[in-house]
Amino acid sequence: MERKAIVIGASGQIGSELVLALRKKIGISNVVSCDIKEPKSSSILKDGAFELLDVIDGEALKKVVKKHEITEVYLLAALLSATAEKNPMFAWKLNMEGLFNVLNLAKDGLVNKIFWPSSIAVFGPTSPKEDTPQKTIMEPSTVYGISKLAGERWCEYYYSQYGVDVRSLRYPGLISYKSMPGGGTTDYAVDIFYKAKKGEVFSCFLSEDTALPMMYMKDAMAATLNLMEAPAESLTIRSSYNVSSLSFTPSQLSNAIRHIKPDFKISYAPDFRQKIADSWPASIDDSKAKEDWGWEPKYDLESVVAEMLDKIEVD
Ligand code: AKB
Repeated sequence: MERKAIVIGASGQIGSELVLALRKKIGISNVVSCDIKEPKSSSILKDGAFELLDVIDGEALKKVVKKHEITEVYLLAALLSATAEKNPMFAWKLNMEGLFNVLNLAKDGLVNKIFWPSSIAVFGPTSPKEDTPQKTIMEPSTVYGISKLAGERWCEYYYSQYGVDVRSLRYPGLISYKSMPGGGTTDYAVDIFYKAKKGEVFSCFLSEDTALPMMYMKDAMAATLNLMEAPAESLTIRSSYNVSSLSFTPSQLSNAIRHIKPDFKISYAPDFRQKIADSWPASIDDSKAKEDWGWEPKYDLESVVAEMLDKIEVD
């Protein structure tokens, strides 16, 4: 059967890159991008079909899915950790209702596969901090983490009760030169490169020794596409897979930047996001993902820093 995908939240950090990666893989005409905001006229999203849509509107979503005869849905529309803390009720509504609308499309037989991202935010202050296992104590203390953990439970429920083929990754902080993050606690790890490239001092909103799991976007795209192509029978996790690649502190990242830009300077002014970061793991055990569908990241800290500083464009 021909694959026809829709990416919901296509203008966001992950969505904009996923549209490109999917179009490269299955063809421009087989990937519909969709967002609550019209893309800029210069946007590459304009190269293929685009639908203006609020994922909370389940009926409108159903119409679009039927119109384009969609077979797989990638749901990226969500509020991230820092923004969600400022608007908890809306974060809960968007993150949960969006997921239910998509899960129900599959339950009703309209689509046959779903990708939904979870996050390292499902873990909390009582989870093991180092090499956090796939299955462990999970008591998230952020609204975002609570919505992701609830979402994971619903994904597993829809799989076991209704046979819905939903697949998920617990993304760490993602680093890319093509798209900007928005509203996350790990965003500093992208912002820092813009300041370094401009030759400006970077003021970091996390303390120098805050270690967090991170991943280069190219690895994240490979993980997403590989998981979606893995044979269903090889998948033993239907909540969400731990995936790991890098783990570093702001101080380690700035030292790596200084290998290329020796004059780079960083200062520290931790804000409310410090508490969020302190509740999350420092590193993740992803042996299940490796075992089940052959996950293997390619980028280390040095190669990420070199490519970021080479590729990002500043004015
Ligand atoms: C965030 O910081 O909120 C996200 C995430 C780790 O899910 N990047």
